[in-house]
Amino acid sequence: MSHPERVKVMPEIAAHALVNRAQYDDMAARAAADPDAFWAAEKDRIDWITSPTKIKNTSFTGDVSIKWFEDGVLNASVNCLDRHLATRGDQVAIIWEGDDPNESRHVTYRELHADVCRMANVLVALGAKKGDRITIYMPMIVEAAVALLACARIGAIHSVVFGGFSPDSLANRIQDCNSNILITADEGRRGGRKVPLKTNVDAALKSCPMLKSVLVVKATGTSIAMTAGRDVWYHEAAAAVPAECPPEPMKAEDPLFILYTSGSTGKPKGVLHTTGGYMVWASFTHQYVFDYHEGEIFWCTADVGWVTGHTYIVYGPLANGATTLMFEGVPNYPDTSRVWQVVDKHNVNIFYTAPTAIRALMRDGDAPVKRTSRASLRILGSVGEPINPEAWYWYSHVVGDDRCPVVDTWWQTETGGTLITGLPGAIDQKPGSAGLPLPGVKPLIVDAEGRELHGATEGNLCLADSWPGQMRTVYGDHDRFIQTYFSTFPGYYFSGDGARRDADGYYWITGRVDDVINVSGHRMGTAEVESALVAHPKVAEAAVVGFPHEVKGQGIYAYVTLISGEDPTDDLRRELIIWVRKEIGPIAAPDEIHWAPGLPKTRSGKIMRRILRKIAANETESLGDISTLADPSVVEDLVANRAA
Ligand code: 6R9
Repeated sequence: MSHPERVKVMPEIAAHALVNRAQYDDMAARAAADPDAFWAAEKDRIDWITSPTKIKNTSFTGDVSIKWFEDGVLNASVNCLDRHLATRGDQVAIIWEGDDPNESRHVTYRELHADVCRMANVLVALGAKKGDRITIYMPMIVEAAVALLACARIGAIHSVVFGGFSPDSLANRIQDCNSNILITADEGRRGGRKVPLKTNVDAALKSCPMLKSVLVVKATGTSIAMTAGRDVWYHEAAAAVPAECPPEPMKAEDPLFILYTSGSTGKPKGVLHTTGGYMVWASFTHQYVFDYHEGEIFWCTADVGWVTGHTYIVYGPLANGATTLMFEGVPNYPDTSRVWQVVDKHNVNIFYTAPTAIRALMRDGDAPVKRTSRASLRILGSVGEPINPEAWYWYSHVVGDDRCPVVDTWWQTETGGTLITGLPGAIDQKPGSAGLPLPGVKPLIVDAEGRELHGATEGNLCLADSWPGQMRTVYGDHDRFIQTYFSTFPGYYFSGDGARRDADGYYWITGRVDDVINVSGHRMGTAEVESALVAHPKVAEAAVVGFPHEVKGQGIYAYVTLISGEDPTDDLRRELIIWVRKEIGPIAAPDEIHWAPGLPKTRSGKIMRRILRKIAANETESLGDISTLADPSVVEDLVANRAA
């Protein structure tokens, strides 16, 4: 199907938008000319206990130091709750839609405030102090948002671990940040199935002596084991504490949260965000990117275990006094109309999801969408990976009935919130392109040597200067922060993504240029999957690459060399897939396992991933130069035995 390459801003959207094209140009010019003045004004979207006088103090060289609003004092939970009580205490803050379509909850700002205070008091009673790391391993229930905000209220640093991660992955993250308290639930629900969260916690904690207390929310009411002296039922503890808790005054640069994310090497990194800059960025981007208007219902389908859930389910919408929808379930349960039924049931105005979900829904055809009204929808958003134009048009035409702008949003766990996008009332959309930088964001494209490329070009996507929502360090390892993001191209923050910039200045993200793959919008380090595979007693060596996958964007393709004497059977193939699911979590399970008697290596022993990627993508006619390989015949063998 052929589609126009440019979709103009809709006049009816522009007329009521917070930012039109002239305003965008003006903001961008002001932010570039005088960042201090621009952000000094924008900081006032947040309530400060002590308003900052210092605005920007950042350096991308040497020790790399990023500070915003450093002499300001605030509390994030106050900004999400207390400051709304006088004006919208009885407005719904969170609409919760259960996995079961017959279950939903409406929680007002006043109720949420009381719930957060109660959980904060329970945490204090368990001994939590400012600066403690509290791990959150929760299903998508209201108490997950309450847990984040309760930590913020008392100045504890939350570290949310996605509920789909395995006990081992959970244990690694608890150990890395030396967490002393964990908040979880008995079980989660997804698509009619149960997720045994507390059982996973019990397994993880065998190797986590530092973790002293487990607060357990009763979600499904299943019977679970409780360890005396360690495990506490939340509903019992909450009944014994007041619904008022004084907020801890936090310096702008005091940490708000750690969120682990995959990199190209080693263990997942603890991305650290601090309080002031992150809150300004969450509020600023949520308001402008989605053209959020007072009273609108906002639904971001991410899990709170990912950064998208942090910024666009919890902190951004609540800072802006929005009504945010939290969905416990999955898009195709009980049937493939579910997402749109939820939109109609709760009159969702702004809907934000990932291309992988759009492609999966698209496969079921238009009928499940067309059975629903969707008349409340106004703005559609996309995040997590490049959106292919075909999916973009389906989203715009079938879901949005050609009357809702589709805004793509490029950003990362590290960036705190969106950096590149097409503001719906200001910027013509080019389907497949992430759009233009937000005001105050300075992307640039550099070549392999780190030289800035000008005009229409393609290369490595970097940022020339800081923005308030930028991560501040890798928790406990500032050197790794410098090495990972600031050493490849000195003086710049390197995103790890490749990008093309067209003649109109639009950015087209071409995907990761490092060994990170993007599976259904989830980041996965190939090294993590490899180390899980080689931990299996029958595996001698493994190399993992991404390959194009119709629905997931990228799939996981694993080349596995068995120890001698082991037979490459289908049973072993299944066993290895289950093994990786157990070691890391279901999202890391390989889609393909290719038995490889040998791997293509350079004479210095480096695996040539470029070749493995080509074979996985079935592009075997264009393998390029293989003469530098120690043993070129390995490649012929791999091509001959490519998984069907
Ligand atoms: C928010 C989030 C970050 C990586 C990023 C890039 C990819 C995210 C994208 C996109 C193209 C978009 N990515 N949004 N690529 N267009 N709109 O997803 O954070 O999980 O840290 O992933 O995802 O490759 O580098 P995170």
